[in-house]
Order: sequence, then C-alpha cells, then structure tokens
Amino acid sequence: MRGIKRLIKTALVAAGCVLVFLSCAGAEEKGFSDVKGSDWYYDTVMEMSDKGVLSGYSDGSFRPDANITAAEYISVLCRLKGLSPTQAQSGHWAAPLLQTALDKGWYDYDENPPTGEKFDLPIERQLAVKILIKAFAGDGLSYDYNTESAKIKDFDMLSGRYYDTVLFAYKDGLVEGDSDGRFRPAGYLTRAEACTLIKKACDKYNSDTGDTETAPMTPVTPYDKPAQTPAPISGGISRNGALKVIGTSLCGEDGTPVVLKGISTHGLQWFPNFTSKEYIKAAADRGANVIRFAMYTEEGGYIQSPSVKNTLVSGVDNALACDMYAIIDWHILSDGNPMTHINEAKDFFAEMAEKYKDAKGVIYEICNEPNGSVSWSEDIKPYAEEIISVIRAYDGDGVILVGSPTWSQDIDKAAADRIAAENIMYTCHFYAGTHTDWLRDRIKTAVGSGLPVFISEWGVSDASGSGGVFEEETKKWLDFMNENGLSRCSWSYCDKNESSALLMSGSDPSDGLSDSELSAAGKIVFDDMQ
Ligand code: DCB
Repeated sequence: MRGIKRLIKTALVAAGCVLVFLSCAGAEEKGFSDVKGSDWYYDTVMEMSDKGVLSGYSDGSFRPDANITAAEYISVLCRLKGLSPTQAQSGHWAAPLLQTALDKGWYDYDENPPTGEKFDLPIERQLAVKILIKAFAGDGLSYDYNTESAKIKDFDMLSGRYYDTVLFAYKDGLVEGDSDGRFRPAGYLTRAEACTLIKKACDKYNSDTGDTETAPMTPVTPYDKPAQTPAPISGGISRNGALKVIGTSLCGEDGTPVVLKGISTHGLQWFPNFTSKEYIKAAADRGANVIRFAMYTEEGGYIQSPSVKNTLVSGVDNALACDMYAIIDWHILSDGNPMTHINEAKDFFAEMAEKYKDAKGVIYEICNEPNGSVSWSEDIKPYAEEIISVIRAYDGDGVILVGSPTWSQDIDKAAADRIAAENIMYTCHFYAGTHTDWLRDRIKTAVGSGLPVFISEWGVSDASGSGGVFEEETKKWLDFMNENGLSRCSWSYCDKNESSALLMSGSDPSDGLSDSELSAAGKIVFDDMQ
C-alpha cells in the first residue's frame, strides 16, 4: 500500500493515520484511494507526491478535501526549502521544523506559537499565503496596491498584517479568488488547494527542491530629481513653545511655521525600554525634536494590559524633560474601527488631557490607523468629534491628530468632510516600499485644498514594517516632505529585527547612539535631522 514504506522510512509515527512528508523523492507506487483521474487536482497532487514533496496517509488515502493543518503545511514548505530542524519547545512531531520557520521570520509567534497549541488546527488562508511568500519570495515585495486590492471582493476582511504578502501573491498569480472573487482570508485551505498553491509557487519561482533564499524583489525606480536642501530642524519646546495650527501649517507659539522631525516608538508593550530618559535623549542628541509613543490598543496593548499607560506616561515625561514634543498615540491597528473602544479612549484621553493640559509639548493622536470596513463620515469623524470634546474639556488648545481609513491614507475623505475644530491636523502615513506617487499626489491635493497634514508615522520599508530598505522611494518622500514642510515621525525607534527599525538588534543607546548602532533605516532617518 502506498505510503507504508515511506512511513516506516521516515519514522514519523503517530497513532492512527499519519501524513508523511519526505525530503527526498522517488515515486514508487501510483495513486491514492481517494484521488481520481477526473479530479481537478489530480495532476498536481500526483506531481507533488512524485516529487516527494508530500505524501498521503498510511491507509493509502490523501484526503484532498480535509483542511490542511498548520503543522502539515509549514513542514512541507520547510522541507521544500531544505530547512533543518532546530531545538523546539514542544514534543510535537513538527515542532523542530516549525521552530526553524519561526526563527526565519516566516510567521510571528502569535500566529502559530512554538508551544504547539495551533499546530494541529487548520491554517488560515491568509497565514498560509504569507508563509508561502516569505518562503519563496522573501521581503521587499512590490505590487500596485490599487490594482491588486481591487481584485479581492472581500479585501476588507483581510487583516492588515497579511496585506503585503497576499497582494503580492495576487500580483504573481499564485492566488485567485473563489467564483465570487472572494479570498476568504480567515477561511481554511483543503489539502488539495494547499498542494496547488505550493505547486504554483514552485513553478513560478522555479525552485521545487531544497534551494536557498531567492533574491528579494526590490523595485528599482529611476529617480533623477536633484536632492533638495532639507528643511532646517526647528528646535524643541523651549524654542517654539505651545504649538498651534494656522492654515495648513503647524506653527510655534509666535506663529512661525515649524517642522517637527522625529521618531515613533514601536509598540510600548514590546519595547518599553525605549521610553527611558537615556534612550530618548540619545535620539534628541541626534536631532529629533518629537517622539511619538505608540500605545497599541490590541496585540497585548492597553485594552488587555492597561498598565502600558504607565510606560507611556513615563515616556512622555522623559521626552518633555529632553525638550522634545511628545505624541500620545492611541495605536489602533488590528481592530481597525476606533468606535470599538471609544469608551476606553474617552477615559484615557480625559486622563491624559487633564494631566498634560499645561504642558506645552504634548500632542494627542486619537486613532493611529483605522482600517478594514470603517468609514470616515460614519465612524472616524463621529469618534473624533467625541474624543476632541473630551480633550477640550481639559486642554483647550493642544494639537490633536486624526487618522483616516486605509491605515491613515484616505485623507481625501477627511478633506471632503472636515471636522469643525481648532488646532487639529490630519495624519497621513506612508511606507516607501508600498506607497508612491499616488499618495504624494493625494497629500498635495489635500494640502492644496486647505487640509493641515502631519505624517505621524512613516517607514523606509514596505507596509509590513519589513522589506527594503527602499532608498530611492524614501529619498523621493524625504524631498517631498521637506519641500512641503511636513512634520513627521519615523517608524520605529527600536531594535527589532526588521528593516524599518532604526537601530541594529541588541543596541543599547543609553550612553548615546553610536553610528554602528544605527541600522540602514536609522542612518537615513537621523541624517535627515542634521
Ligand atoms: C502600520 C502600523 C504599525 C506597523 C507598521 C508597519 O501598519 F501603524 O503598527 O508596525 O505600519 O506595518 C508593524 C511592526 C511589526 C509588527 C506589526 C504588528 O513594524 O513589527 O509585527 O506592526 O503589530 C500598517 C500600515 C500600512 C498598511 C498596513 C499596515 N498598509 N498594517 O498600507 O497596508 O497592516 O499593519
């Protein structure tokens, strides 16, 4: 019977029927009891099993219609890419290989913890595609956001963290929607579908054996515009005093336009040490005059762990002591509708506004990046109006920043339906590897129509926070921001192992930021502050 020999050979034994994965090929017997020549996946399943990429169960079946589990799917890809197992936390048969995949950054801890609790659950389609793309295409994915997202009927169901890999997979033709054009991001994959998906990637990237990394597909865009002289850094709180918004400009207390150039922390729940006075001073010494404190609401942030507020407060106090403006960022992200936690937000901003009403350096950012099925006029604007009135009850004139749909890119929607309040600005966020001319054009139009814009988060990477560094596109953006006097904070002041991080892993800037501690991103960002 098909599979029995292989089962013994590979010694992957468990009670009952076991899916067998092989690292070396050799088609011996043909056929699975439940895969017929007339099945749409017949050729693919046979080809993949002949190549030894995957095999069936010990009872001779392939179970094409069963959902593939995380362990099955990921270990197939690991073998295909020739990864070796590493020491694992769990005793699960797939744990050593999955540990390697985790270490390689194919997926994040929370998506499939090494403790194994999700190993035998069906893998979500969006995660499966992400892992496939990470395995075959690496980082630095290029695609056109508008073209690809338009192909997906249920795009608003796609979680933001899968955005770049899934859109890239659409661009490369690895994924097509179902007959209704839906991707069903949180749905599962059958084993036949997984087999087809993996085969498409093998064909596309021409690597069906255990080869190593493929070159990152970094877009090369010609850029011949001469470098602009950077706008001068405008000094800190002691020089500019309390900020106010005049027309489209952010201005100091005396009405002179100022440009804030600085940094955003990563999630405070993960990088609390970056709120220390020493770390903040290190950034100030490199020229930053603003720091944004990204207090995530989800992903282990404020809603689950309210004490992260204390981390934020100590960061804000330290920034003020370093003469830096401080942005209090209510960092919504995985739940893209600010209305979900409006009550918590009201309490939080009431407390912050009361505490900082007399501080000249505090800026409130009330919703980082709305996304998914959220409407400017129906959700964000009413949310903002409520929060602004809460803040204004204590702090009559502190600057307030407001986000917009599509991760704070839809400032055109805000421009068309503005909030009636003083001293507010609208945020626009960009990532150089993802957002290009079209977003600069949108900002230009919005500012031209009188909208005050603040870039409270931007990165040299793609929209996932990794990929790149996209130097050419970053340069275009820096020129653009300097020409237009836009204030900005770069994502992110941390040492996470991702290309948007400004510091090299393991950096300790408590005694100042040395050149060798700056990542490629950090060099670009801090150079712009000189
Ligand atoms: C924003 C978020 C920010 C996120 C960065 C990069 O999200 F405001 O929280 O940071 O941009 O994606 C990333 C970190 C990762 C972390 C991840 C989840 O760098 O280390 O694992 O957050 O906490 C954006 C911005 C734009 C778009 C999508 C996202 N976009 N997004 O245009 O599609 O999905 O997170």
